Amino acid sequence: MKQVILSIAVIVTMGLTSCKDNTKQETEGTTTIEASKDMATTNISFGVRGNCEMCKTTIEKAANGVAGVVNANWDVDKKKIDVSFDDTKTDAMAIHKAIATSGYDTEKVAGIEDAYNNLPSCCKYDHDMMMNQ
Ligand SMILES: [Cu+2]
Repeated sequence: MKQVILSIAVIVTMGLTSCKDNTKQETEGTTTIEASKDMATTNISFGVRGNCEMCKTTIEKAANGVAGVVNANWDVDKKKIDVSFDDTKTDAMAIHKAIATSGYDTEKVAGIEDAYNNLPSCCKYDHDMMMNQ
């Protein structure tokens, strides 16, 4: 009789414990996902030369082509790009280089000349243009 009571007690205890564990895991899981989202996304903005909406498309496509970039928005008036990226997957310099490879000058990396020469004539921006205004 004692054994039966003991068994029931053990089963009940196990049941309660497993319920508790499940709740705890769910809470921890949610917290971890939110924390990693906040910590991994870095927002930067820097100057990029360009003329028009076509430049905007090319520049943003170049930035978005970098693995880890979440969002890129180039401002045609300010000659400036805002980029959000996962800093566990890429870094700011990789984004500068990708944009330069597409033919556009950034604050840190000059645009590749061959790519610049292949740009439509309306997009051949002035290399002395003020950026990040
Ligand atoms: Cu253009």
